[in-house]
Amino acid sequence: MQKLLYSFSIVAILLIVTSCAGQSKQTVGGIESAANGSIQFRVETVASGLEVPWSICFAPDGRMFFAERPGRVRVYENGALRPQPVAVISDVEASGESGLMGMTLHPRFAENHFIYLAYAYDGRAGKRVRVVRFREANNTLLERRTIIEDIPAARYHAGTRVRFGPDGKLYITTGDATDRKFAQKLDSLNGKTLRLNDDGSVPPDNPFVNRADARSEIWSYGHRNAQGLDWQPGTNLQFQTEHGPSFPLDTFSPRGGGDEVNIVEAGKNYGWPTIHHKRTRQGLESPLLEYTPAVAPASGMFYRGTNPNGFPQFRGNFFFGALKSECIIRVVLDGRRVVSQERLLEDKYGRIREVAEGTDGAIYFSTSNRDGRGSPARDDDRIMRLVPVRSSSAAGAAR
Ligand SMILES: [Ca+2]
Repeated sequence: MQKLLYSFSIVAILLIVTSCAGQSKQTVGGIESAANGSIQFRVETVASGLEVPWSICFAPDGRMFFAERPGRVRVYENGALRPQPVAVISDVEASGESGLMGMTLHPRFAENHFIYLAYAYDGRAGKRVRVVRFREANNTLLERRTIIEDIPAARYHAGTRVRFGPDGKLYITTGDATDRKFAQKLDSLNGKTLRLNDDGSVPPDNPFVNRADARSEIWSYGHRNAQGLDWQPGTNLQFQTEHGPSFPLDTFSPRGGGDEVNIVEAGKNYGWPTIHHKRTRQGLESPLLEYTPAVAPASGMFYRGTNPNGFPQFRGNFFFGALKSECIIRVVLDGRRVVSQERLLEDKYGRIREVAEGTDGAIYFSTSNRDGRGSPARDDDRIMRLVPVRSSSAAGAAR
């Protein structure tokens, strides 16, 4: 009997230990590597038990804000996840692929504490997307203000990534809302990149401001559903990732795929649905990179490497999470030229959505196994990070 009680308590202790493990930093798996083994890192779990973390942003003070698709904004600070959300956005409509999606901090967040959220809501004429701005104070969100709204949405292809460019303007990617003709229509906000001032007004130097038949917010068009957006350090070129016509029954593409990485410039037409995959046509932009079969690119970021404790070897590389191919794709670029690419963590953690550079130099990413298309592990969804491992000889040399 005593023996039985003893083994019972061991099992109980083990259960407690394993259930607590997700609460703190935890190394999962061994040493991983990139660039043919020359760059080594380990993978740590930062937060677990989450629900589709769609966007991750770092404040200059080191706090990590993230948005969960059902409508929660949460914060991780001083090595711990705050149990109470910073905000619960009550009017988020979270069916299909949409919900609370994009989130970004104002470039002068340290002074004004402005945080921007993009989410789907129930409009009078169906599902819509809006972008709102809040002021953050002591981990709460105040002073809500609408930046743009009434962007038609749907269960699928609702976008929406938001981010400030090096010009201080707010860029917003919108999906075609499953009606592909919208993407080519300049009087529609769908299938576009939009460009706004930080208060939602339209900058007078937008490409279509002088055309009566076009929405003045439009920066670029002919997009299907772009969810990755960042600017290349040095050149300030805007890069986007975009989902291609992945469904096998799509009449355009029996093989699916056609996912894209684009360099996006003012006033240009990125082709959807007139061209797709690797096709070309005069006056339309073909992608820099194209993926068939589909990888489902869900994010995009350039690694800046400003923290010396990070990965100096990754400086200037473009990373994005791939939902369908369950990996992070790393692209090495020389300006507009693709030098090489590789897949990290393939088939290890399931669907990968957001990728972000931490103020600590680590590369953070989120799983998306609870989005209805994955096979969740017990502690999914998670935010994890790649932390550099320096060989002992390198460490010795550094001392
Ligand atoms: Ca395209």
